[in-house]
Amino acid sequence: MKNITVGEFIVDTQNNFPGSSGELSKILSAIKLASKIVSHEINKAGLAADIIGSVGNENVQGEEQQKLDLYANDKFINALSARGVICGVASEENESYIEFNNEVNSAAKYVVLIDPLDGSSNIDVNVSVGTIFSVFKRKTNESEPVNISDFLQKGDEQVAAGYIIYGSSTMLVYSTGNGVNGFTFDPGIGVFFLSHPNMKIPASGRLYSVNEGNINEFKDGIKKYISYCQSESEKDNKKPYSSRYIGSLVADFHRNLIKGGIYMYPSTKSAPNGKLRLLYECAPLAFIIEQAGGKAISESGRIMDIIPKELHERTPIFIGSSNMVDTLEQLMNSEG
Ligand code: P6P
Repeated sequence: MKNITVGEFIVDTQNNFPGSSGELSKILSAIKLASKIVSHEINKAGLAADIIGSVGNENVQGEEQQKLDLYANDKFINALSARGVICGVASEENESYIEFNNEVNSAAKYVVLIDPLDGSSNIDVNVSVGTIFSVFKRKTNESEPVNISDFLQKGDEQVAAGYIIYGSSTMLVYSTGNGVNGFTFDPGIGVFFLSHPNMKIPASGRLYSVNEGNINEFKDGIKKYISYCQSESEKDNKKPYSSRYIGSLVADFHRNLIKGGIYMYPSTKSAPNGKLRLLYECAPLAFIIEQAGGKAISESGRIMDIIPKELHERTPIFIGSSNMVDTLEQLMNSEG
């Protein structure tokens, strides 16, 4: 296979987008650029003590902000605004959305939502982390100022979504609604190459990812599914599944996408809506998984059907191989 760069791929597939005048390609290129910068910084985190650790304050989520959280947030927002193709951005690190109201950006037709560095508390212990992004067409017309309705759109409305995983290698995985493609970064020449064309998640898998420390707080159907994973199951040649939970969503998701598996973050008493955020974590990954043949549900239906009410709202999520999600859903529904 000819070594296709992500830039060539974006140009080659731009024609899949009727009416696109290249703005979406510029958004993807901005994300590509920022991911290279963040990847470089993360990969030297162990050497540059001034960029690991927390900054001593909390983000809107009440979570301790890591220095690299803010660094990544800054790089992605600057790269996106510089291209003049988005009129606003919402980030896990910012309480409200940011409107780009200069002459060029204010007339742009897309908005981006982003979790600039998910799992960042893992950086100090050298565990893979990730960036997750979602792209919508604005609801307001180009002569109007951006408003919250441009961001509170259900997952089905996304025009593109993806993630970057900063792991043993840095990969960019995204979809614009025509399948999922993965690109691996070659730091020697600073280019992402197409390494995983047309990614599809196996319909079944043998890996389940959940924080079992919370199991006593899970709904009964979820407890039943976890014991199904741990027991000898007739349908799975009598071997229990394997538990794999890294504590870094993008890393768990990416492994399950390739090998087959299910990631679960259920509701608990202390987190009645779960922990993960709908708009810039669950919905973009749900877009990816459905494009790859998998499924993503909450405790009350399909993730991509949820109409958001707040920018930082959370949702329980069960995402991965379609047969595994179906089995879980049956057990959840049998609880009534
Ligand atoms: P817990 C990281 O903080 C994160 O948002 C995800 O990346 C990860 O899967 C999850 O939270 C881990 O949460 O409660 O199991 O530590």
